[in-house]
Amino acid sequence: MAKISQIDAYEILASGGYPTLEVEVTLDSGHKGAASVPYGASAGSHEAVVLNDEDKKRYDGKGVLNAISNVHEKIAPMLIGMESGDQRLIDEKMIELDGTPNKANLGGNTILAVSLAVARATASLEGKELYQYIIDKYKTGVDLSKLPAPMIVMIEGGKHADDTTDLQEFCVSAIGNQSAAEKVRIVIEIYHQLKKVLKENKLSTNVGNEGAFAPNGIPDNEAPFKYITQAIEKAGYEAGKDVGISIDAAASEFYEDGKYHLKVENRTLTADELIAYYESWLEKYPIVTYEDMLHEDDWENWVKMLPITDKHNIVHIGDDLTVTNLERLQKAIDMKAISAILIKLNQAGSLTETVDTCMLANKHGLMTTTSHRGGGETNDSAMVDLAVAVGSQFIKVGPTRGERVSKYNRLMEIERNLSKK
Ligand code: 2PG
Ligand code: MG
Repeated sequence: MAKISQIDAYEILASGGYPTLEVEVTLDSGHKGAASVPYGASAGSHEAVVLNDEDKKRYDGKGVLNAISNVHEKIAPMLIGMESGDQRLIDEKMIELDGTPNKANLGGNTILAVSLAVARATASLEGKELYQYIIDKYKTGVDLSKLPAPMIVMIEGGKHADDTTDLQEFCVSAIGNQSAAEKVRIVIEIYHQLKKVLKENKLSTNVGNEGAFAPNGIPDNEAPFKYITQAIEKAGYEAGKDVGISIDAAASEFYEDGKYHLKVENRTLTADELIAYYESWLEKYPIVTYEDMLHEDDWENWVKMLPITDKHNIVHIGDDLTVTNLERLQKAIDMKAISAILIKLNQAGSLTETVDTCMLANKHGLMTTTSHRGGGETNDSAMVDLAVAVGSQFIKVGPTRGERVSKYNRLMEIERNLSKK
């Protein structure tokens, strides 16, 4: 056991080119732990607040100096001297100090960075990997023989890229019994073939926020299925047997006045028409998961859509709908709105709340997918340790760029470490 003796916070740059904060926690034993946090591009409106400075003269208002002074002036004086192993109590204290339902006061980014840095410092003190620390601390009871499968973004549009699909992400994952490293290889091979397919179709191979292709001038929202299934074949795999396709529509971004506006197709659909469009894809393509296919508060249509995804044996993941929030997850369970939940540490804003949400999902047999963020990511790979610790079925991450591959590299590192045991 050791006490927190020092907490430092400072700005670092995230992949989106704006600052985020990194926090380093030191214990009186000399052990240290650091963590940095990402931010979203198509963030749900019910997420924990990312506290930015709003000082237009610095980083266009996106600096995090206020968050940093919150750490130094408010959080550190409260936490210094506390047992670092009291993770739940530490997180609760910060939530209480914040005093708002969405961490608007101290910032979800602020609280999460401290929360994770405390976890890392304590894991170091206990000589544990972060995932093992989370397993032990929260008694997650996970089966480590099955690691999360990478769900790799292949094509991105929506708020993550200009002049391309309305839907935000088209992903591929290997669905066999391969190791995590083999699953990474299979999907990345498909990514390289996809580049060729896009070129053959005279489409650009520019990439979006997450390093996935963002082809300009794509004809409609269905075209990516065709390119991706061709790429799967070219790479020597069988769509539906070896690999499956996952979609994140991020539909809140194309919803206005009760309708869904598909700009690239130049048409506006009602929820019923949109659901019928989605169902037609389930009949044609090897889709394994859907995510946020409807607006974040369009509960009634989520409820209408679940029997359809159930019928086709795929899961409908809530992301902006549920925002890694215990109450919203409970509501989604009670209303039968989803069959799986996306997990993002910074939507919740603390390690404890994130794990609690995962445990509630597990208790109700809902699959979890732990995800990166599309606005700005850092090289921090805590999301992978979390995914392993709570038994997520997938981790969703972009295919290329340092801050994305750091997640796959961490997953493969965990796999290697476990195989030595
Ligand atoms: C999502 C994420 C990650 P963002 O919607 O699932 O891909 O995007 O971080 O922009 O919300
Ligand atoms: Mg999403």
